[in-house]
Amino acid sequence: MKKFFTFFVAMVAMITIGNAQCGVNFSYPYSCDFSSEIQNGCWEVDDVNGDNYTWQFDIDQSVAKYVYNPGSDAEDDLYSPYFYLDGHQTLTFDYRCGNSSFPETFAVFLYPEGSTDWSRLTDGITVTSESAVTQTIDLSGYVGVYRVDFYCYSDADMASLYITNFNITSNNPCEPISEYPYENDFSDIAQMTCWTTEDENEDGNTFYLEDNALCYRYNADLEADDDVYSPYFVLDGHQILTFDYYCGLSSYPENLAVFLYDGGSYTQIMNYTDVTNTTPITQTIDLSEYTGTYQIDFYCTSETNMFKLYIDNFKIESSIGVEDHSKTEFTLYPNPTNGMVNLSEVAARVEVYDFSGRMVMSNENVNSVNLNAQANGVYIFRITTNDNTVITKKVVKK
Ligand SMILES: [Ca+2]
Ligand SMILES: [Ca+2]
Ligand SMILES: [Ca+2]
Repeated sequence: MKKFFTFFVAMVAMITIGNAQCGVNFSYPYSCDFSSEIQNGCWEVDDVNGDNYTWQFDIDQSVAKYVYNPGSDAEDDLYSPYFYLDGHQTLTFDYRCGNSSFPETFAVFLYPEGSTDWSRLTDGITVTSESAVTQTIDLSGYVGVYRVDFYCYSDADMASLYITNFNITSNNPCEPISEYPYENDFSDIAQMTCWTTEDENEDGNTFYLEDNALCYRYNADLEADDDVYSPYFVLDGHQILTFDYYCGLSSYPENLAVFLYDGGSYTQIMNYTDVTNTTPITQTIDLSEYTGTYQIDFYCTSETNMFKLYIDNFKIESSIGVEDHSKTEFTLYPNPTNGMVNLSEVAARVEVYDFSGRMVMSNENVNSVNLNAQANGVYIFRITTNDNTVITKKVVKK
């Protein structure tokens, strides 16, 4: 049942070839030298003239190649996976022919997703070199989701055309973010600028966007070993991280750890070893003990042949501490408490999180919160005041 369901979803929403999950790539640099089925898995070919001679992937030679038809001209497209281009990308690739006496001909185009409104990236290129020629194409004029098309139109009875070392790099400086709130609800691929993925086990499966969320989809043969990294954030001791997490099927538990990464070392801030909730749980993590520049790293280690792990509604807010609150000082009392906690003024919203970060209560327009039903321990109060300031306070119930 699970496989049928997956297959059905894949047919309508995503392209799934072998184990590879072909979402829109937003992580750079991207490299493909056609040396494995995993690398080739999200490329497509189109035998436009229907002569059964078309582009092939040659893993041994690490190339995509078109080999001549003695009877008719080539008319064949080789399509890359889709990429989100943010105006900072550069494409490079190598081309050569199999025999300089038999020149090949191709041109490179860029196709927007869901449209045939292509752009021409090169004039026709006549290939007479048997050693690799590197071509560089500036893609900075393009913003949106595109794929690259190598269109071969060599004359009949030539030899072979080879393409390899396809790379897309980004020169987006990705300056650390210091303006808050920062929010990403993963509803638009454009929100993924400066987010990166890391497919550590190189199985072609890693985080991509699906169902307006970040998703890791299982590999039937290999466990997950995959990261998605946020942009860098400047943390000044006042930040709060929130995100939602859930899985696709409760009978297939997923594993997720969350780290802060400063470019050199990792600090684990959360770890879930059995995510079985299929409706989102909101996690809030107080980052007030961190100052410096950090990425948030979501690291999935789900076991082989699970289903899907989702992350959504990523937000980093800056809580203005009580000492910075320009108006009346907002206080909670008594603290510690044995149950009732009074607020010094009515708050627009109060969310209470337990020590593991799970929200246990939320109330609107209140001037007190009753913790009687909660266990003794440390709670985080996330208070939105009537002037929309967010304050976090620790409250101890004894
Ligand atoms: Ca053909
Ligand atoms: Ca979303
Ligand atoms: Ca992987």
